Amino acid sequence: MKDRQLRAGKILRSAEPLNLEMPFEKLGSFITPTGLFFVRMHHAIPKIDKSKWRLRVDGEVESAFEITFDELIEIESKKVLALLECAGNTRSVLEPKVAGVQWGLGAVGNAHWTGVPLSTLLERAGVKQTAREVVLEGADEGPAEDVRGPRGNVRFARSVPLAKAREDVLLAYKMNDVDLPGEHGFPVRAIVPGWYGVASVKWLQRITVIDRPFYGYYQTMDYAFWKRGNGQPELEALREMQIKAEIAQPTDGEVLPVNSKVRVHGAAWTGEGEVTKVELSLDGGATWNETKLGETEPNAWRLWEFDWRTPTTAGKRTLIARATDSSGRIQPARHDPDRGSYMINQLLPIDVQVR
Ligand SMILES: Nc1nc2c(c(=O)[nH]1)N[C@H]1C(S)=C(S)[C@@H](COP(=O)(O)O)O[C@H]1N2
Ligand SMILES: [Mo]
Repeated sequence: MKDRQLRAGKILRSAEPLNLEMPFEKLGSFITPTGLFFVRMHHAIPKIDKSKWRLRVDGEVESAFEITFDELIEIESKKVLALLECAGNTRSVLEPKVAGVQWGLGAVGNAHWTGVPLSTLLERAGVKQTAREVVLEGADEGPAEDVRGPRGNVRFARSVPLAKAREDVLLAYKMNDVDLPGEHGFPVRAIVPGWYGVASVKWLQRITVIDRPFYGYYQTMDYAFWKRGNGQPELEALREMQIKAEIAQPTDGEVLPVNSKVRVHGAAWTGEGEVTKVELSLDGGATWNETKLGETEPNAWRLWEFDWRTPTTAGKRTLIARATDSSGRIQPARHDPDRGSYMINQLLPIDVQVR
């Protein structure tokens, strides 16, 4: 909260590449205004001339093709709500400190996206029987951060299994009803509902259907975690978002008056299903209160609030929000080290001073 630098009302986490965070205490509506929506990129924004832009669909298909922007927007479109959370959101709470953008609470946002279902283009191309995954490739490129990465530039790319590609991946050209801004992927980006933001490839230029799993840099060396089955841990690409609740207000360290009414509020989300309960503890986790929940929509967050009468005696109070979803998932108390610096969804206590 203290010495943070703002740019256009967002917290500047880095200038090159540009990484901007929503000051989460500004949460005030179900839809995040684009002007507050976090920005995450690995390389410089590619300069794209919309009239020269082409989206190529190729690989394990009967007929590969290219489509122009004007042709794309002629296709029947769909408008969906989808929350994007960066897999590194809230990384700054991890101890010991880890490398990576030191996000606070605000690398998350809830927006409307308009575009063409990926399934429409896959149908047009005619997917072969051999197909397994669909690689989404952006136009941006740069050196890999990890020294073990490939030499030279790496283009940003991620894959989704064919079933997910057909189910609900959107090729979006509008965000909150206006043309996609440059930093959010102009002219077209993928939206992969329910998955961490990394899957929603911006500045999309190529869609390649492949007959094997994709082991690209941004889903193996980066944006992957160790999953333990019965035997050995295996590296797995980050996919579904985890259940998580965040407190927007009050903020960590805030001073509140004794014996007064304070509105505690925030948002909670999950990768699949819906948030069914958000509890709030005002005593460091000893007891829990149910909060009032706002509207619920698939793939979006749910706002919650609680009217708190602060204690009559001064002192430090620890507030914790805890979400549960329709599959009975609940947030863990601690971060699982196998997740490295990603998928940070443990309980996030904040301290306030009542005076
Ligand atoms: N081409 C491309 N797509 C990308 C990225 C990127 O660096 N390049 N960053 C990803 C990550 S890590 C996140 S969290 C989201 C952020 O989307 P936003 O900037 O619109 O909030 O975009 C994803 N898509
Ligand atoms: Mo991200």
